[in-house]
Amino acid sequence: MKTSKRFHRAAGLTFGVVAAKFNQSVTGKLLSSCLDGLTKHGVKDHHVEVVRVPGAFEIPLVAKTLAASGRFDAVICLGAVIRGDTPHFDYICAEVSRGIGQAALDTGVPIVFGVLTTETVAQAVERADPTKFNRGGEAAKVAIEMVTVMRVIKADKDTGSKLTSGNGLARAKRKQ
Ligand code: INI
Repeated sequence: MKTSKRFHRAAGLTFGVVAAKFNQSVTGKLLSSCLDGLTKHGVKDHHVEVVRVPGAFEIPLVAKTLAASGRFDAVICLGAVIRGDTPHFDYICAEVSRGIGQAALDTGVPIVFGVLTTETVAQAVERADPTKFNRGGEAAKVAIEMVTVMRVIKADKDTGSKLTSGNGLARAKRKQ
């Protein structure tokens, strides 16, 4: 499998973005940095569809529906779950992570987990800040990279021949 370093060229790719409204001061920043990241890498406005959902718990169903529609090369999920005084946090985190992972496996479409799970509001704000952790921008980059990875694997599979020119043990070991 030869992977191209030019995965940043995303012109022509289509993306669904599912963003929770809960903790809007954080998720709004995640969303704007994600959209900026897509634009920066050449994605056209009309190739992106954003769907807002009430909270992180609602993300998996919408992500799976978008992925299964066949209209998107990848789906990006954005949300912020912040620990409170009850076990609610644990239930939501477990469901949203399991649901997003399952949706990707069920549909074969890359679905990015851009959901913050933090102990405090300050941690979430820092992670959403485009000048700090910039998790929204990072989610955009991961989505673009995953589309390329899946395309390369599928192209190799479509050629139908046995592996004759892999990237080799020596190169793989050097990258470790
Ligand atoms: N949803 C979030 O996205 N983040 C949270 O921190 C959160 N907390 O803490 O309650 C949250 N709750 C709402 C939940 O995602 C659902 O929208 C709700 O339970 C209705 O299904």
